Amino acid sequence: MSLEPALQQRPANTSKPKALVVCAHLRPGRDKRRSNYLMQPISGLHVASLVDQAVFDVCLHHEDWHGPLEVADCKGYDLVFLSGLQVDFDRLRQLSFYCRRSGATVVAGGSICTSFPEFASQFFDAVCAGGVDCVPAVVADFLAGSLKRIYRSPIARISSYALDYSILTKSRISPVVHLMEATRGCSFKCSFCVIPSEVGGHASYDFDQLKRTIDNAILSSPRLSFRRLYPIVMLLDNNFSDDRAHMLRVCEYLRSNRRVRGWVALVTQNVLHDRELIRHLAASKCLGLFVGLESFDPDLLRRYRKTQNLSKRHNVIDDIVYSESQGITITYGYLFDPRYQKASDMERQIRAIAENPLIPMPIYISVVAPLAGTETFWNDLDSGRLAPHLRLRDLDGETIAYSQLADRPDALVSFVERIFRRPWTVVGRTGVLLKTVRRLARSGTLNPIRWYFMAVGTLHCFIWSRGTPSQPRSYLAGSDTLDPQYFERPGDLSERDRATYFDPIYLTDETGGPADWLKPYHARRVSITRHRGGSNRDPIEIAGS
Ligand code: B12
Ligand code: SF4
Repeated sequence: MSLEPALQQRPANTSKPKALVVCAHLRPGRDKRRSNYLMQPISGLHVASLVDQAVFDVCLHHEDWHGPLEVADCKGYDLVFLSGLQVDFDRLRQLSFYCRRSGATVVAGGSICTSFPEFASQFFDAVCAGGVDCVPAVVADFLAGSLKRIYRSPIARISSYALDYSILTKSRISPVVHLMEATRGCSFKCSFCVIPSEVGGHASYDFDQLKRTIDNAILSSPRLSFRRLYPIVMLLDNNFSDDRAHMLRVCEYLRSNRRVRGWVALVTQNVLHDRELIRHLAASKCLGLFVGLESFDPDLLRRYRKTQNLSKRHNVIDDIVYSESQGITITYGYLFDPRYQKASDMERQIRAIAENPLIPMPIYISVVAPLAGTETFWNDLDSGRLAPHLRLRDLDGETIAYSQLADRPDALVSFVERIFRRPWTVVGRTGVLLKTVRRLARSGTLNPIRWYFMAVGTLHCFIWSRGTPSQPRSYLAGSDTLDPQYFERPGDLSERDRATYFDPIYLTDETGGPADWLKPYHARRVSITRHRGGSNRDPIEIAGS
């Protein structure tokens, strides 16, 4: 499907073509705010770095940082690249409409394009399934006038390319830390996660290239910025600890680089058991670890095949306390599963965490989102557990996406609304503040930066909810509020373009079965599973057996 021909107009020819890279973002509050939150995506930076700046003028726009890209600002570009998570996919389509209508060629990538490229290709001129590494081929084909519909590039096959962090500076995106990856992917197979199906393994960036990336990030940051004066590297890897030898090599480099003042990284929980390793990381300037803890409920961990968290020999609370005694702040996300947990179970769990003086509060809390293409997603679809009229927009980690629930929907909605928007009505602020002070004292450090990380990590859920006021929401899939951007449509929009670019994408129909577009993918999945002799057994059944 394409835009109505009458609406397409090419921009006036300029000497240097203009490229725009957008990291699309829809906010949990369904509003059009912006933030200067440090966890910015870096897919846009990677894509922009791969576009030859000798040939193109390149701009980078982060909708989270700059605010939603306004219609008027979609004009004047020749080539537009779009990136976003599953929950943002509708936003990619809206932006595609405005940019194509202004005459730009639009190329999209990210999670949905990787798992469902044929479906995604109806909304854009080209779709990239996999890693950013295909961007040079896309650009060359664009210049030669021979753009293909789909480009494929396995994420775990990393090509050699240099990142240009001056693009962040030029685009006035200024997170307090230096965001980068030392590796891609992960070898674990947690059933709720997109990484096993989208990456399917783990791969490291070339070590010398990574050293140049760190230098480039620091030297291209604004002279008086915090990240120039006190450079902290945040490794956004899916699993920095996957390849131990590479991790230790990177740590050693970060320790020895006199410019780098500290670093933080995303690792799996089993890393915390290794006391010697923790001491080593602490001595290598590690300020914090974001740990894939997910839950203290072993049933939930078993259901999602989070085997690395199920060691009987170790106690994770002791491990957290030990790491923090070495000055490493531990942060983690916490998952609730409304299929199996009642609102009272969820409340009990979060209160138990708040009342435990030894552990921090989770930095992120979410209800499980059945991300399309994950093992859990297919199993829930097969078992009729997904909510009818489930939309991609509902995959935000706050919306209840299932039809078979452990509790009354109104009880779950009431808890979810309180924990996301008014967490202080579930856990008291004073108690959390007091235990934070005790943890700071136990950390044995006087470094205010370490104190800052520790305090912000644990108080994040309160800060986040204050900064994320919300339009009224139902928190239920299919009926939850849509963002204003869905309704910002031109008066002359045709029915066909409305359906293609502005109506939300549904994953399920009115019975909870697959939406029409999903049926061929579902059939393919069923045949692959049969071919493997049913080896992909639902972890829920395994947990119950
Ligand atoms: C930063 C981050 C965030 C930030 C910014 C998100 C954003 N707008 O991108 C914040 C904090 C807002 C966030 C929120 C959430 N996040 Co998040 N987040 C990340 C994190 C840590 C880094 C993302 C990143 O920059 N990676 C590095 C870049 C280079 O890789 P990438 O984005 O994976 O892209 C690869 C390909 O997809 C492809 N690609 C991507 N875009 C494009 C574009 C083009 C043109 C091309 C060619 C290629 C391409 O190239 C890359 C590989 O080379 C990842 C984990 C990780 N390490 O990836 C999780 C991750 C992306 N988040 C995830 C989740 C589940 C969420 C939440 C739903 C959490 C929740 N349950 O509440 C929310 C939803 C937010 C919302 N809108 O409501 C999942 C996957 C989600 C998905 N695919 O939809 C991840 C993978 C974590 C995990 N393992 O589960 N997140
Ligand atoms: S360890 Fe983390 S990145 Fe790896 S599969 Fe599990 S959730 Fe995904």
